[in-house]
Amino acid sequence: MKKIVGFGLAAAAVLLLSNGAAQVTSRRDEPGARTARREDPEARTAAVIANPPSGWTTPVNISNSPAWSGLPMVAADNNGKAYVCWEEWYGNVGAPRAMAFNTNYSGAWGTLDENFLAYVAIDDVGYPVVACDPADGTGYLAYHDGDFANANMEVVFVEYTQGAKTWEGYVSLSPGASDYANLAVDPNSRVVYLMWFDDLTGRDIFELGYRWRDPATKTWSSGSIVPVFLGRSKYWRDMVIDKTGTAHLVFNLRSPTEVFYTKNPTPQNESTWTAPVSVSGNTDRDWAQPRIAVDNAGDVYVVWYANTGGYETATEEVWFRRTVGGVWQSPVNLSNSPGRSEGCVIAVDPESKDVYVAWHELTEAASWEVYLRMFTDQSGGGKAWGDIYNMTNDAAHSAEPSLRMDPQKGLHLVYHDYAGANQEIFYTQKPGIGPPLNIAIDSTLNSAEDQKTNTLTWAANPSNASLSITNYKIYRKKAADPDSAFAQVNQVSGTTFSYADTGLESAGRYAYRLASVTSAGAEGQSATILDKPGVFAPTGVTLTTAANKVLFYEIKDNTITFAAHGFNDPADVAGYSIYRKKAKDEGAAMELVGSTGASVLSYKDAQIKGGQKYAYAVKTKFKDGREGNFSAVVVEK
Ligand SMILES: [Ca+2]
Ligand SMILES: [Ca+2]
Ligand SMILES: [Ca+2]
Ligand SMILES: [Ca+2]
Repeated sequence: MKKIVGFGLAAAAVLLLSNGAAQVTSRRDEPGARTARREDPEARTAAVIANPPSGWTTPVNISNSPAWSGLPMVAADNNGKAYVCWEEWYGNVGAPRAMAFNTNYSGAWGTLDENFLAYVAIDDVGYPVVACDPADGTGYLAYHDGDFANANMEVVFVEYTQGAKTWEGYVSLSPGASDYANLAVDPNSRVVYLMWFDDLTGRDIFELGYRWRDPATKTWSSGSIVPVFLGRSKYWRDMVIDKTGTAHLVFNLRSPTEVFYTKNPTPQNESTWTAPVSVSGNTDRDWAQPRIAVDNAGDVYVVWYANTGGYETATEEVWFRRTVGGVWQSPVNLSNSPGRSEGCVIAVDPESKDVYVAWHELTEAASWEVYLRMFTDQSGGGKAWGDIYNMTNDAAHSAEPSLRMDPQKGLHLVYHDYAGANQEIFYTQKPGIGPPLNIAIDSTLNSAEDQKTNTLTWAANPSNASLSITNYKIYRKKAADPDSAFAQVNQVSGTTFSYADTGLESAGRYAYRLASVTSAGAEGQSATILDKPGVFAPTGVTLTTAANKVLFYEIKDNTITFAAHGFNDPADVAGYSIYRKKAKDEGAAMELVGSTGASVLSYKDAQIKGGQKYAYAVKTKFKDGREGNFSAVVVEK
């Protein structure tokens, strides 16, 4: 397979920056500026509710900038924090233009950070996308821009560590025009995948190129391509990585514009992409802009928009299609309205398989609004598509939604709307269920050292103040097992904040997740917490007594020797504590008399006055501060 990266730049001379301009319709072809299309023959069957559903927060202006703010996208992490990118236009084509980033990882929204484009002479530059690490506060931004040093269009990658920019650079670095980035993060391995269109051959044929970045070394792989429909341009891809590491990808071909799906269980091997499957049929559009989400079973959920009455001539509708057990179900027309319905995005609850789709709609009141439709549990049982909620409902142009669900089942929506005459980016969320906080595990062994007890403690999450948390569930797996091995071991009431997990293998290592559970049974699950190793007592304890004959046995030295327990990891051991008591006082407590370092396996209890006999026992001390059980007791003869 032809690699992208490593091509000599000799071919670049023929690929001028303006190559990218041929690919998309004009940037200023805003929804509101297009000619009206004829009415859909079908009447809408869902009602439109004038407000958001309950639980959504008041929208916040997170751009708050003098420039024209548009094309937002949101990502969300395991802690329910959001990472948003968008564009800042300081005028028309030719004027400065910045790719903006903001996050509320710290608990409050910061100020936008702007990455100004080098190349602003055409409109088809930028198109920022955002992603985030699952848990550590790192946000990722990518977009395409002119690289004047190489006279070529390249994809730029920017890393923000807890809100501060920590890396930026060109990542595509191919001789072909490289544009329209897509970011996807593996939720377990944390590998970042960056995909883009690349005109590898310089003939305006755009292949899907990609690289990935190792989270530990932060080095990028060499270039790969998705070898499907080679020689035909593939556009507007969207990719997600499921919890098993499988990549799921949608894109559209053109002429006719049709949405296809392919997946790859091992996306770091470009030869394992599956044969593409048509999802949409002919959309009768120039661009269908498919979006994809995936559940924990690996089933996929795709939305796109299509025309119903011929090529770019009829009413647009938002279409939805899913797989169940890997089998594609019939498409569903979610908008089904006389007005234009565009810009659809999707989020899925990976456990319950609830579906959330947002799009922008030209309403009968001649206003663009962001609509939300949900596929959720119905009172009579089963799931169904409900009514449509108008998330914006103002006289201004409200459009370009981006929607994500975080692992706590919080929903995050961004879109553009107006603050006076200024176009801004707004953020609203439906908070998820916060996991228990301050989770700690103490691990102890029984006296026979054949069973381990893990005592878990935690605290309520204040973000759940508006919810009724009725229970906490405890999930456990062997530490070395995959996450799919997590199983519930018990649950306690919502007012209990500790749990003792007993009878475990003494030398085993275990991993836990705790979940806050609402009265409705929904869960907010914590990250994985590892237990501690058991502290095993030293073995083979012996005692020798050396008397000082000169003093007629009046003074003696007792030397205790012992062996390290083979179940203790030497890296964990800080040393040993030596205890003694008078041999005749059977009921007395052992008292600490001394200690040794981890590599010293004997202790001399020196200069003991004669006549008194002692009993000794030794404990292992761990670097985390824990001391294990007493070893076998040795008694002076
Ligand atoms: Ca603005
Ligand atoms: Ca390039
Ligand atoms: Ca419609
Ligand atoms: Ca509006």
